[in-house]
Amino acid sequence: MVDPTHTAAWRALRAHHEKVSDLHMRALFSDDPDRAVRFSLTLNDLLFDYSKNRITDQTISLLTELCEQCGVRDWIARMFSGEAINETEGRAVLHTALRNREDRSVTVDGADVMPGVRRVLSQMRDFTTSVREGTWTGHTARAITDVVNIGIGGSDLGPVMVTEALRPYWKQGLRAHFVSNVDGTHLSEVLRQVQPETTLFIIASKTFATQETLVNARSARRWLVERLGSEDAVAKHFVAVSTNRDAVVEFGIDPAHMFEFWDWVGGRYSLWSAVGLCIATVIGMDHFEELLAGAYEVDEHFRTAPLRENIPVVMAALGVWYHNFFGASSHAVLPYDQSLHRFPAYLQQADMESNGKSASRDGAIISDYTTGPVVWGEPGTNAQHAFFQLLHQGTHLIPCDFIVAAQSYNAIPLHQDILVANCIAQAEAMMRGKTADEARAELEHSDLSEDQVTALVPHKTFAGNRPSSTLMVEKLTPGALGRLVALYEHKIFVQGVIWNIYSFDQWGVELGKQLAKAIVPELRGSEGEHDGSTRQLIAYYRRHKGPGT
Ligand code: G6Q
Repeated sequence: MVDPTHTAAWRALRAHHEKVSDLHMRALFSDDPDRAVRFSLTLNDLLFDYSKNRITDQTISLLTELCEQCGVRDWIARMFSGEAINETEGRAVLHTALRNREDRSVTVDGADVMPGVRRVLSQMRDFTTSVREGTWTGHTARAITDVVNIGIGGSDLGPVMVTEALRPYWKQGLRAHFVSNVDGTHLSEVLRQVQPETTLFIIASKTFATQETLVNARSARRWLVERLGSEDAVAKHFVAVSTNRDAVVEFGIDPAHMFEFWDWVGGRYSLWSAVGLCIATVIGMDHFEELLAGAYEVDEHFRTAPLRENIPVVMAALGVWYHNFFGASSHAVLPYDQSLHRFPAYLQQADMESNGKSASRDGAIISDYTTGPVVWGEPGTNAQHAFFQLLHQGTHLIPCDFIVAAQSYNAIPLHQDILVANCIAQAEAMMRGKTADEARAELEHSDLSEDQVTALVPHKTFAGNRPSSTLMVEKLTPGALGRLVALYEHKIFVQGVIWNIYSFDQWGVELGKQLAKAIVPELRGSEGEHDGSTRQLIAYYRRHKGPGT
């Protein structure tokens, strides 16, 4: 267990920060024509340009040292080897095994997990092929046209993000829908769009004990049985993805229609498992396997590349540099790609549920440094017309990731050029800013008086020196998406290692769940012990609740 602040590298980074924090990237670029090349890495078609960051060669050397001194190499090896590095849950962390495309065995407690992984992949292939070809039919012998994934958190966000991102690969006539929120509106809105005879529900729940998912699943089942007039319909319209066979059977789903995964797959890292069944159904198993292959490429890169050339390690190190040395408390992710509109939401869970921790690996409360930043974002160019003002001229330093593909699946003349130009321009503007002299020179061409110009200059000045990295791919293929997602997964892991926290548990979501279980009966009439505010809110709801709840 290494407290990062006790390492020599951390101390050296503090001293280094004092020296370089005032350097302006404009000057760094004009002094060094090779900067962009030296601070870029490539992997397949991906270009990771991190040159618009407030770094010098020495910064990267010291950050790499920090990774070494925090044991990043060792932790990477331990994760891939199947060691139980998710210590508070006593589990291995092996989403990488799900996309292991070679014959290498991966052992957990002495047993190779790969035969099980391949068996489920082949079960997924058989099933998705039969749905896509119309040989799997519903209760009334009609082919499936709509797949509804019912799950929440990790059993929803990854699948919905990938399914949306890969819309161009959807089979025509087959649509995917997602129900996650226990708010009855979510299920009702989806059910309004589908027909019971041609709808397949996938109940995705690792534990098969999640309140929201089970409540949605039971309501969906009632809806189906009422409309098709028979309990027998459930067998042809419900399948499950879970680690909990008994609970699946108890729900009434034939275990032959259950897709297994394992406790060494964390919920938010599970889209690569059978939790991706809805993705595979609409895009086809070949494309799903391309997604896995893209992630596998990154796994191999992450496992073998030297730390300084290791993209997830560099991404993580830059995050630590801004978060812990510049005090940046948030990180913006800005996909210039409408199909990635759920990517920031997916990443919020992946990152904040992993690294939003304040207990160190040895159980001490972390007080001398901060962990996980707030992750947020929206697709560009929309975001430019919303919150970019704050990114350019606000008082917070917010490092940004720009993500963009060179080619669009919907190439309408001019659109892609404008989209990409905006993406590149925003990163440039953040880096270079606009000096007061430049602002004044522009205003001097206007009809404004000298006093008016002077008054406006501070408002038209951009300090610049605002850091960003750009991830560019040729086209958002399944492989490119797999690479992108895996890069962020490993970045999160490396940051957790540096911050000396356990990234793969999520105890922080438990307390609210426990309390909600106690409050449900109280909303329906029983009494409980609470503080004055909680009592008042319960009383208000009981006075005003609507019929049928
Ligand atoms: C993710 C979390 C959490 C989980 C959901 C759903 O890492 O564990 O978001 O995915 O709570 O859990 P189930 O899949 O068990 O329903």
